[in-house]
Amino acid sequence: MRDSIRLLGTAAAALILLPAPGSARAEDGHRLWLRYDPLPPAVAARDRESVASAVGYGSDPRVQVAAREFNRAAAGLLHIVPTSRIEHHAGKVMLGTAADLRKAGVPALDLSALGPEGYLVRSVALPTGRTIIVAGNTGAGVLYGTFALIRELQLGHSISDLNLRSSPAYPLRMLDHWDNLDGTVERGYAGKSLWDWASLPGRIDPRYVDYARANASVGINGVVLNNVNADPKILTGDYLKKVAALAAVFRPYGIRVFLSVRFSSPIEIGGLKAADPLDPGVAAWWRAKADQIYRLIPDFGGFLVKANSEGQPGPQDYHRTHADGANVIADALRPHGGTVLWRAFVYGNSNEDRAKQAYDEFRPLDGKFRDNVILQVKNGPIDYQPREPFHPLFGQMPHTRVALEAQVTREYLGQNTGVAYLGTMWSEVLDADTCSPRCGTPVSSTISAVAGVSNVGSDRNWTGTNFDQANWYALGRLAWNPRLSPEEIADEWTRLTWSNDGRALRPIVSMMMGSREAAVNFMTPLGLAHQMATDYHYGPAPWVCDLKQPSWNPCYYNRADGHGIGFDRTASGSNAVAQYAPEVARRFADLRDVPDKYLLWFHHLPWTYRMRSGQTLWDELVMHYDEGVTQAGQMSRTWSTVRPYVDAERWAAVASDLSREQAEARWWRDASIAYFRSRSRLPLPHGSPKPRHSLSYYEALRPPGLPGQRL
Ligand code: BDP
Repeated sequence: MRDSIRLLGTAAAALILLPAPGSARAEDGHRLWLRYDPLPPAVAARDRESVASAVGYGSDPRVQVAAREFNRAAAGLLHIVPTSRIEHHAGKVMLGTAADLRKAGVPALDLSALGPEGYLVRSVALPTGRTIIVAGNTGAGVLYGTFALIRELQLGHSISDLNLRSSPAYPLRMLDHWDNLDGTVERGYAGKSLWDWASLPGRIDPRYVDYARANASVGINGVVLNNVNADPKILTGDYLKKVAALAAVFRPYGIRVFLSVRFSSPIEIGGLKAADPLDPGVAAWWRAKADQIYRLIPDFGGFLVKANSEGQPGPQDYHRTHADGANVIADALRPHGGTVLWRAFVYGNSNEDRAKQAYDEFRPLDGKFRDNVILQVKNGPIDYQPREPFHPLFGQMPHTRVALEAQVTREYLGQNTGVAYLGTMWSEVLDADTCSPRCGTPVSSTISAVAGVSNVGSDRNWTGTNFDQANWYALGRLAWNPRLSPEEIADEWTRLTWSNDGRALRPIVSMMMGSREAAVNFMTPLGLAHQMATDYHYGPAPWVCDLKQPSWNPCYYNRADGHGIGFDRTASGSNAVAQYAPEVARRFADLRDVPDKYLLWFHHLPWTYRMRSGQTLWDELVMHYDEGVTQAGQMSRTWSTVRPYVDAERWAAVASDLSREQAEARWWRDASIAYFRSRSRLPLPHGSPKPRHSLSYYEALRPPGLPGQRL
């Protein structure tokens, strides 16, 4: 919102307004990447020649929303406020579906290759003058094209001769909220849930609209509103009315609503005795429930289900398979066009290596799921660790649609402290070669949807830290186009969010690009995983070994003893490598080929093992921890160089995030080395400082008020 504006004059096409000098605006990050602050005067003057105001043709609400958004952006970026007189002048941006634009006099456009959500943004010569058109086969395409055009303006690109064409790689690009009905958010570090269930459906918080704008601007078209550990109440009539109200807000932004459901809902809210998927009464209950939902929400997306996982009920309670469970719900949704997203995150039902369990359960079910079921698979086989190899189910379910589930909220990556840009991590997975059915088949081409576990909450800046906005942004951009490089996305986001000035841009992007590797280095280098404190997953605890579920213990993963460290997943160990395609399995199993970054994920090796670098494994491990601490310090120093180019309020917030990360990096490094040294009994490499405290100090350390702790 503009605080104050000063009318300067009137142009033929528009009124030109500039912010009053000194007008203050709280820079609290609330505007995300949709800031729309004035471009430099020369750039704005240039762009005003080409675009002044948008007109949406046709009655599709998405087109109308797009026109409004464009005019809002133009007002800010180009110092323009449109008047109705714009209608017949050059500088008009015409938005609409091909059919509606045709009626408005635009020559026929061939949009056949664009699909339902793709867009074309092009400068065309019309009798009235040169005009930019934004076209799609549907209102959704027009909406995405409009955001693409706005982005071009924000980036300062020339728009005099535009020809942009793009279609999303996947039809479903989802944000999954783990929001509970009581307003808390599981693994949420950005305040409370955005959804104010108590005041819905009557009151529509304006933030719902801004949230939808942000999602639409990066192409997210599906939102799961509630936690996968679902409360059955979400399917009761009262809650469904609230859900319908949110769906109505999101609809004009091209977003469909989904719900997480508890498999035993037919018992808990339906009064049935069992939830056996093969029981006709249960099938009828799901059908009736689906019918009820679609009466309220005709474009309802479907259900996300976590079943027989971490204590959640599921079909196995009735000796049925995951396919039986998914199919009974899918059959209920099918007549309405709904989808079941069935999660593959299962473990604990056998004594097998946890990394193998999901594949073992789901691989035999390939081809047994209905075609409106999507199997939702986490990026790696354990649980959103700072680094994991890709999940072996990718590429190995040729007859099943598969979604990639990434975690945007940083449960295992520092939560709401520090900076960890995850675009690099997700690209690493998307680009990983599954060699299934043949080499040259990246994960990105084996999937049909991308879902990100949301990091959005009620905090003013939406995501807890300013830089976590980049992860929301990157998730959407990669789900639209997995071929975008993480650097390109970081560059784009930084320009939109912080500054187009190279003196800010270059250091920020380089800081982002190294930030996840820094976290890997100081938390879990060389393929270690899950070394975090019990339950709240913040801070180091490599010594923990007494939890009843074996795979909750950090010692399960590090297997550090007097001899060495790491998890043998080759044929001499759990043989998890064999779940990958043979070429991949060979590479991971062979010490000459396995990338260092996955070394201890797949191998248990002596402390004195000689690494490629010529150093011992012990020395190199310590070196990685040291490197992580150095990188964290470097990020703080980099940030201090951008101070003159960004606003003071957000600069200070990030500076404090980074100084906390620096301290946490040292804590991680010292505690981890103190523990591993108690196993290796080797001296620290030359020049590497001793941990500041003893191992027992770190073991006893329970700092209160850590981000993820339940107080
Ligand atoms: C784990 C989280 C837990 C989630 C679970 C899941 O610790 O809170 O419920 O994932 O994905 O990482 O279901």
